[in-house]
Amino acid sequence: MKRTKLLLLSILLAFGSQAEDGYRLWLRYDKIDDNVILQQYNRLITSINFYGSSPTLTAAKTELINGLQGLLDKKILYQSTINNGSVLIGISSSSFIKTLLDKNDLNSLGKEGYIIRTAKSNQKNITIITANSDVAVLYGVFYFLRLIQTHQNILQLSIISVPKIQNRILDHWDNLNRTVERGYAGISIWNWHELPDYIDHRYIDYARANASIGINGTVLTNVNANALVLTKDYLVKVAALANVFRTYGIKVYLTAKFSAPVEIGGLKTADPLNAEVQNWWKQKADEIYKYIPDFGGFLVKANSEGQPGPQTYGRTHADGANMLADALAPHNGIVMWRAFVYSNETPDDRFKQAYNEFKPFDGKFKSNVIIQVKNGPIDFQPREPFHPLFGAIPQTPLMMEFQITQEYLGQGTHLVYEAPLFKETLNADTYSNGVGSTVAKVVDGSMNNFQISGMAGVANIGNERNWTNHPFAQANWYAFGRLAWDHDLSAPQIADEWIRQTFSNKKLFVDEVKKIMLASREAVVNYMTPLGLHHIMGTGNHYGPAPWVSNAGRADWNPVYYHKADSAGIGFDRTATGSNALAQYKSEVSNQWKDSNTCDEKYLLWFHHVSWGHTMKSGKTLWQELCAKYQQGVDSVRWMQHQWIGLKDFIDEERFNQVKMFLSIQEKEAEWWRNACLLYFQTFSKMPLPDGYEKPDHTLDYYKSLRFPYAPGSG
Ligand code: GCW
Repeated sequence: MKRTKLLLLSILLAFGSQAEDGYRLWLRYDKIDDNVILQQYNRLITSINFYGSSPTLTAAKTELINGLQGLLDKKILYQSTINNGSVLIGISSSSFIKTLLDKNDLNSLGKEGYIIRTAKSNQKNITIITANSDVAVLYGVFYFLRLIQTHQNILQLSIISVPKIQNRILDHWDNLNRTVERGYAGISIWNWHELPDYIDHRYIDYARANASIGINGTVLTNVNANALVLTKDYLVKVAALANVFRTYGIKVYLTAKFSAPVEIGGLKTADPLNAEVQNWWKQKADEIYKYIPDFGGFLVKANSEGQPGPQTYGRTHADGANMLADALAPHNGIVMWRAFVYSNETPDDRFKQAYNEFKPFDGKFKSNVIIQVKNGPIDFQPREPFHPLFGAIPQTPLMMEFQITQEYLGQGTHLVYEAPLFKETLNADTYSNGVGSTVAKVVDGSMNNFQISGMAGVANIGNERNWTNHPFAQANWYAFGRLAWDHDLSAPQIADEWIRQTFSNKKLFVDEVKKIMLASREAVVNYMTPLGLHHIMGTGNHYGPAPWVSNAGRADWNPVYYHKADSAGIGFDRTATGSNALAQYKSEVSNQWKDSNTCDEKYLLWFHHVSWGHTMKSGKTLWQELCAKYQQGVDSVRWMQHQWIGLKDFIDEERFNQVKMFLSIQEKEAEWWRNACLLYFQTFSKMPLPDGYEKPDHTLDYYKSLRFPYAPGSG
């Protein structure tokens, strides 16, 4: 008897005390561990009153009930009478809710905004969560749950939240064979082989997670596109995913390979001015909408890095984008046309090429086209100045493309919180309409009164159990969604709420982890590419340092192209004496950067070739400063490690240990970056490492000899 009991107990423990694997992301809903706070919420929330029956409202109700039952550890009653502590959810047109709210407030919400308000009805204290559409009610429910998960006061709520940006989209660089280009979290979560019949529960949890932060679109496939996804066999699979996501307000988009009419349509050309080609795309669009009535549209990478495009046929980006726009317009679909173009044939500074390509076409795009621009002019580096296209083509809506996946930020194992990077770009002033013409205002459409607006993030999600491999990479997915909803949120604020939901509300823990996160972006800049260095990563896989590489297929794939180190100094002269890329910015901007003595040192080597002995603001020479920055980067990682180790008792062992081990990889790799880069640059500066610096533990030849043929993410 005793034995059976023991056995039962151990089975229960094995199954009941589930290891903490990070799968639940920030939607954990564990019982509140502070008894005082728990009792307060228990008094304030007694039951749910629910108006409506659509799948989306049902999902909202389920989420709220599951969330509250978990957090409050009690059964939440679903009732039709109003009590003290009732939470009312439903759309604003339901007759009862309508009577409780101001009409103007409701009008201000648009389709996606919501209200959460404390009110009185028949002397009862209630909370209302309402909106003009079902999915916005769901957004409100997630917000309400977030308030509780982060232990906020809900006594007198009066919240109105409306998204600033219309299309808030994840771009998956996922291939049909399930490899993920620049993916460091396993293989693609889209199991094309088993779709449409097998619906993995992950698809639902993916949709929940996205809806919880307001993401409303997903591009399922890689911009390096495969036309097969546009065939019927795949469209039924896409439709199955769309059916899951619809409930959560998420539209599906696909990448359109420009040569599809030839590859899968049997045509001889894909020339956008050819009537047969135009017709093929029209029919293709009609077919897609038969399967997916709310299909979002196409994302296109054209005439870039080997992708076909209109220029293949002597046509322009506008010709190409407008043809697809015409095909989608009858169905209200949009074209997101990427500005990430640079040509092999053009010997001009790669920095300048996107601007030069698109500037002449300002105002020439159809109204359902939006140009998707990377945050900076080169390619998702640890730090870039903002892309000169922002503010430069006022008659064309531009959407932001951020990279959430850490292609150039330590990939799968470095803790780098990206919100400070995102904010740095969004807050940058383009001066295109005078002071305060921030990139954020260009992107949200308010600067030039565009209806259409968007922000995309290249996803960092894979089939790893915890979705993103590094537990802290979840924060970057989270931060992207929150900023796409409201770019006025601050990086610390977003970190704060993410930490509380993901780990713990204990003040000391929250404060310490926030410090780590907020320091992490500057750390990676310092140990990889300080003072404005850029694109000196290993070629191909972009893993590790390789500033010496000079033999890649084309000039601008080589690190030496970007740093231009020689015996005189280091950096890319983009002033009037050099490529003059600075001329693409408004003078208020270029004036800040054009003089190497006054240029913000963060951007110094982006714009100037500076002598090794150049005096920096600190009084050090450039060489000494470079050494100091690399060392600072390493020191920051060591500090992050030290802080993290002190937090052991606050959280579960699994995630604690995983982060700890990743931090030691990060430390090793930061040292590797510092050593390899300084040894290499020293061959030009011919100056010694300043006293007191750690000496590299290998020779430059050793670092040069390292190879990583199977580094992940090559797609
Ligand atoms: O960042 C670079 C990547 C490529 C990517 C390309 C792009 C999808 O190294 O892997 O291709 O940019 O954004 O198109």
